[in-house]
Amino acid sequence: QKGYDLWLQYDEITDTQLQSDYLNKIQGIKILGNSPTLNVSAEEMQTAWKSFFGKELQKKNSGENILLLGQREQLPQKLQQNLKQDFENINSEGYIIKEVKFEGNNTILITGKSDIGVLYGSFRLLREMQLHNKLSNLAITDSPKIQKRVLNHWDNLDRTVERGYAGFSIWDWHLLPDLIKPEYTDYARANASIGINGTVLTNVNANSLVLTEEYIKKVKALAEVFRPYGIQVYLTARFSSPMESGGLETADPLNEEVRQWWKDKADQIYAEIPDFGGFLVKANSEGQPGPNNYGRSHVDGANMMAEAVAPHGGIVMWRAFVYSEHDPEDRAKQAYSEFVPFDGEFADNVLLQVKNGAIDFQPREPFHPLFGAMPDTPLMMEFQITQEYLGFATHLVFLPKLFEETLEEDTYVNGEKSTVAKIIDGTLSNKKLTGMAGVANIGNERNWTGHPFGQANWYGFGRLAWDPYLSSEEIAEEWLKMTFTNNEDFVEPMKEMMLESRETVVNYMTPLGLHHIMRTGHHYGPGPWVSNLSRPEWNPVYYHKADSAGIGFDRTSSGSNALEQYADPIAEKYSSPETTPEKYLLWFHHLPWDYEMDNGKSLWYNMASKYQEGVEEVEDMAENWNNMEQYVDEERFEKVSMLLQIQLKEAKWWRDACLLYFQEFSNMEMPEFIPEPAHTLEYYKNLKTPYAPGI
Ligand code: BDP
Repeated sequence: QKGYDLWLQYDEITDTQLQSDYLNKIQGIKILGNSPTLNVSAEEMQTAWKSFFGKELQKKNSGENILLLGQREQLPQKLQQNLKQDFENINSEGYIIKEVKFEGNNTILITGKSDIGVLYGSFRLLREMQLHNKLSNLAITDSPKIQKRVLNHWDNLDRTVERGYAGFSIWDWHLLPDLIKPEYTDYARANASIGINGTVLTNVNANSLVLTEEYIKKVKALAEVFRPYGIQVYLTARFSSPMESGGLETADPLNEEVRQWWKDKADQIYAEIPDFGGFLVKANSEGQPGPNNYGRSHVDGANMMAEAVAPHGGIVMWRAFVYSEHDPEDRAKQAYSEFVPFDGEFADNVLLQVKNGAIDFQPREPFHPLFGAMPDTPLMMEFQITQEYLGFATHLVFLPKLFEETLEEDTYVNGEKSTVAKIIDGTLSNKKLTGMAGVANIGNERNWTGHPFGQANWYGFGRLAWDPYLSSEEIAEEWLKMTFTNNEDFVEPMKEMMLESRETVVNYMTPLGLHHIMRTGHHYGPGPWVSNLSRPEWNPVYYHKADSAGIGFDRTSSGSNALEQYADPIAEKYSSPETTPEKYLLWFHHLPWDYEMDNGKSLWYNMASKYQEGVEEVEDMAENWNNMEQYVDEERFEKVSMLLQIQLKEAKWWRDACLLYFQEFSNMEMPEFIPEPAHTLEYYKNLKTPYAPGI
């Protein structure tokens, strides 16, 4: 089914040459060993074969040109010996795909140090075939560069999904553990195919109910479906659970009874789910309880939970997305101030989970200053796949471009080329524990993600968690071919469209370093005028600081000095607007409306032209898509067409509302290329979106 099958469409191979090449090269399959993971590897081969060629892949015991699946221990000694070098090059989840002699016959071997390696290798071979690559002289070795590659579901037990735009939660909590939906298996397949090896089932704004006996049984049922696919389950742990579900009077992390409660809880979970991954914790943030409630620190809290799961091999992912009393004048500085003093104090099985930027998943943010600032603490990247601030599941935005930009940024903490990617994969300071989390965009919509192109963001997240050095271009190309068609006349223009789509959304929402000017609560649509929220740092006016003198957040030494949280080369370069990259200009500087930019035009003029560019780019996207009708099935074609029209309407809404509002401060004329706005500023201010999802 188109859409539901994601990037695992396995479209029929119609090119007769290619088909006969493949069928000659692989004439049968043999599995060495026996395990649920090997079974699903073999099943996947069959599913693909039926779809590629309309027939089964015969099981064979011996002969020329068979596909051999088995991990190292199952291979004959001699073969193990021959592959010694290859095995040295992979880690425990890596794989080797190679043409070898087996019992004297030419054979394609997929092997690894574990069955999971074999499964990943199987998906890799199938990807090669989906991409129509030749299978000659095969010699591929690959391993994930990051250990914990996890989705974070912000799913509630009542099946609503915080910031979810693709329907309700796929977890049918009230019917678990008795009803096991086929979607659970397909979810696991899709994740395994891109190397995701963990899933946090529940919202960071946590409900302690999930830690009760009844719910642990439900979680266990999911863990059993996922296990053959190498996916561990994790849960969010509400800090006050010992009180809410344990009946204790406190949740103080230094209280002995509380500590014992967590240990007992961990024991209880691991008795049911021996490979349970551990806990994800949001503490002392946005109303969530935490150690600060008891005068204790984040280290006290994290280490208490870490101690409970450590005997079972579990980990704690402790989130750095906190609010603090430090630095009320600049929200961007708070997490750094709160956590840097604790560097080196967290237990070995704690990962500090840090969002890519210091504010909150904006269309563009400079990298979070915590990256590089805590050399003795393993930091885990948190990206948001769901498009909370980027037009929900309505706008086409290819996020790997955003992820790539962050991963490639140079922190300069150990001299040049100290990129964020090297901090995340542990190579910069030799970290043992590494991880990347993505806030899922998955729901119970038939196509999983709402927007058909939203699937590319799930796919791309997985690919980058496996290898943070991959290019977004390569990812886009793979995804397009696997999801739609290999036809170059489709792939090339669509790849270009995807790669530009991120800059487009930045242009029509928050150009030149503007940020957090979305509407209140749901964050859909423009709301730069909002100023009445209870916390000042939730208000757009706090972030753009527009006044008659200019616009932008002064984060240099004359302002909040957030720049001091970055290494010197960055702090120096960004301290002057002339040397600050244009894309971050208003992130770091408050500048006069008539500030002259590189092109000799004023800031106001440039801002207007970015908004206009954004709108025109969406027009182009819609037009390009319209030329693709012949390559795409009707359902997906129509859906994307309609969504692009909404995106166009909303890009105009963004442009008109923001420019009309900012013009009140700039007092400058609207450049001639901006069409007459459809409505007045009052109209935009009064627009209501009462039932936007995911609030
Ligand atoms: C913000 C979301 C909020 C989340 C919070 C978080 O608006 O729904 O709970 O982040 O990450 O982006 O904890």
